[in-house]
Amino acid sequence: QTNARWWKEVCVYQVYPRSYKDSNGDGVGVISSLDYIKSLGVDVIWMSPVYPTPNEDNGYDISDYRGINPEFGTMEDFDLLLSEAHKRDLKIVMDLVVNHTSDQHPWFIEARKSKDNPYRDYYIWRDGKEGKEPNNWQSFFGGTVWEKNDATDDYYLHLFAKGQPDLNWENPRVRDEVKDIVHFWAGKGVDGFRLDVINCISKVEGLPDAPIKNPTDKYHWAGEHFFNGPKFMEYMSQIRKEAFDRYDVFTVGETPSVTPDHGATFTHIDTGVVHMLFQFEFVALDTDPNGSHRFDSIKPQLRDIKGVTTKWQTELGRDGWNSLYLENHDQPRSVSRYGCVETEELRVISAKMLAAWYLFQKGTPYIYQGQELGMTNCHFKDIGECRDIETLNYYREMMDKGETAERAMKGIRVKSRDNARTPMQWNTEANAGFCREGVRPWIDVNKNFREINVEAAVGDENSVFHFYKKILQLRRQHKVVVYGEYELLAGEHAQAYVYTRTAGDEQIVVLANFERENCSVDLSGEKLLGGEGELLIANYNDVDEKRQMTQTFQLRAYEVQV
Ligand code: TEU
Repeated sequence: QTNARWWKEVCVYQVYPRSYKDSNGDGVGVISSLDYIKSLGVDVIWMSPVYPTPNEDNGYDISDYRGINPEFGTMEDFDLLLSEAHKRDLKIVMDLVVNHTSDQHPWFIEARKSKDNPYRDYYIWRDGKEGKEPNNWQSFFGGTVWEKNDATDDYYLHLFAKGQPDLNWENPRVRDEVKDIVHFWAGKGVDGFRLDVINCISKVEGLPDAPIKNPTDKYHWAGEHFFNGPKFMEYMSQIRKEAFDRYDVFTVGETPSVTPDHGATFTHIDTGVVHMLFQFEFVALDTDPNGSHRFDSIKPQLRDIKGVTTKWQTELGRDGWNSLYLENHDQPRSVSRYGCVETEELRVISAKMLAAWYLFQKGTPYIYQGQELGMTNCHFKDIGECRDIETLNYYREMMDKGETAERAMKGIRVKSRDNARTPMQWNTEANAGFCREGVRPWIDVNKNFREINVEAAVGDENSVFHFYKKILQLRRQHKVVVYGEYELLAGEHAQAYVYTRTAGDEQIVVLANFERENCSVDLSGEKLLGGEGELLIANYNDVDEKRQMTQTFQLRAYEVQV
């Protein structure tokens, strides 16, 4: 075993507090669900932001880093949650959003008042150019990254919404504030941090114009000028040394636009800055390269899935570490995206295949709320059902371009972040048990809640839930799942994904059919330890318990055998 660490051996469950369990203001939403979360067999709960916020981006716009959103409860409720979680041997990870604040944060309210305000340099300001924005950068959510501030007659930078002004990390006082926030929460006893878009904190000197890809666009994507910027490692090493390293906390960076090279550097066990990161190469595989927006999508090709996954599984080497995820609050539901929801039977089978396929890989796994039920995308009929700022902006832009509503909704149904944000489905009662009858949730429940919900899944031993639970038990029993080396087999196979995890004389073989059609996989010529294999888990019930490994396997629709 190389570089053993506790945070490599755990499994994380992500809660999106706005959509998990309505608390009616009494703060017991997540607390009352702890036993359920524990029963799944996870070790850590990461909560998306729970701080006070004007909710322009559902809490990713923070107006007070040391408070609790009154919609969810009070600081006393939080303390209770933390102690109740710890009693059950569950760890709590906070979302740390420090690339930007809310425009309602007291720092920004001060900063925008005048050019000599003491908080002015907490943010990034530039003069306009001939009455226009300082440069041509496009925001993540569409439109310009610049917003005019009348009091100072200049512009502030916001890579995301205009209510999310970017902090100026060049300013050492900003870095000190971040360390203080870490000390505040780690001092309370939280167990880790998920660092929101952390590789955007260091912008290229001078903020040069973005390259022009499509001349008819008004603003242009400037990723190369702010992702993985020149001072990123320096700033983060300082935060690591002076804050994180003083506690036994784990850190995961959310880092769009990174390659395995970045991954190896950022997560290096000695010289890195986070323990692991979320890469975006995998979730980008269904983006249409000829499209004009990330909502334009194609069917991801198994060849690419193999290429990207294998690259990340192998290139972080001995000293780096992966995190494994198929879903989060920004991504559509994985069973709709990579599996099949055409029949109820195939939904269950393919959700299980995806679970086994990713949970036996090398890295710390993350499960997003409802993923363990095989929750699906929501078939939004009308933009009125959507809430997400990115989705609403996209729709408006499409209308401005003269596109039809149907064309816009097509992209939204497949890719909108709202797909993952509909309420957790607990039971068959009103609002799926998320909130009491008569209360309209902030976003409607997916209509399929009568079939897909916690109560049904827990009561059915063949459910997706029990399959996840069993895999998490297997991860605990077999250290090879955590520390074994990964190798891709049958790389050229058009529809089966086959890989091994090996440590000494222990080997796990995962065979997964990514298509509805049957297929066969011949393992006789493959590099295997050989001998008789024992079935660990499968998503069909009639699979042989013992098999000679070096032979041909038959796989049915979305079948997985481990
Ligand atoms: O996401 C950043 C991010 O790069 C994306 O997943 C983004 O949501 C998507 O590409 C939209 O273009 C993080 C948070 O996870 C997300 O919810 C926030 O909206 C965003 O940062 C800003 O804080």
